[in-house]
Amino acid sequence: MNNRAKSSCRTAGCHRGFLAAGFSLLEMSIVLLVIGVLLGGSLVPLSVQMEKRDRDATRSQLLDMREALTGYALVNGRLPCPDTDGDGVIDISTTCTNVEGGFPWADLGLGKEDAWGRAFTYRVSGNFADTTDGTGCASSPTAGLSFSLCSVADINVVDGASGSAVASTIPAIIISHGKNWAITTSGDEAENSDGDAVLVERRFSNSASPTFDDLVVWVVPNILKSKMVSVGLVFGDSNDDNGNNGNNGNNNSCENSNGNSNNCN
Ligand SMILES: [Ca+2]
Ligand SMILES: [Ca+2]
Ligand SMILES: [Ca+2]
Repeated sequence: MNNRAKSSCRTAGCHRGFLAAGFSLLEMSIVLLVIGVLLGGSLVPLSVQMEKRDRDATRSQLLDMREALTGYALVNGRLPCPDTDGDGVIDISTTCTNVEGGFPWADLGLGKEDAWGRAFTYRVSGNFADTTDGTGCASSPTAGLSFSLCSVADINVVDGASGSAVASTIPAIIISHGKNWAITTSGDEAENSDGDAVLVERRFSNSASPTFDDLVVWVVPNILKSKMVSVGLVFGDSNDDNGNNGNNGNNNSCENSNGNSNNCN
């Protein structure tokens, strides 16, 4: 269109002709409505994607934290007690100040807060975290090791407040209470914040009753014990045929060259 044609289309009649030839006002309204619906629809998946991103990040944190628990046990011969005063430092005398509290993020070097900026809940079986050797086992324990092969933990995981067992006799468990934190209207979520040794892990649900968005990982007892044994940290809960106290005569980090015990706590 040349300049003369453009200037001639600045009249009202020309615009009416343009609309008649292209889009009517009704058609334009429909187009705008469709665009609005499409934009509105795309916002919901975006929020879902953001929550998934946060959940994935928190789940990754939890797995790292579980590894850190095992590492702590390998070094110290016991699992860490919880932090009960919010400073991230383990609170213990000879037993844990409380077997449930915050994750000891300062001592373990990670796990201060989840993707929603909130503290994790951490619970440990007391006989896996105290400074008494081989708690819960009648026979001679290995010096410096809080628990032995025969030690039995006391945390149980179920798939609902009135559900079935998922995992039993768990030494330690870590919970992120998720985006919604710990809502009291959900019996399953309430089970994860009532301070007892029964905790829930089940499928995520934002809508179905009861709502549940907690993320939970736990230390598997036989994996923990297997790792302790595999690096030579042995458990003197039984005597072998040679009279050795379960370590087959090998020294561990808590025994000196004469086989006498050092205090590894
Ligand atoms: Ca503390
Ligand atoms: Ca929650
Ligand atoms: Ca509970």
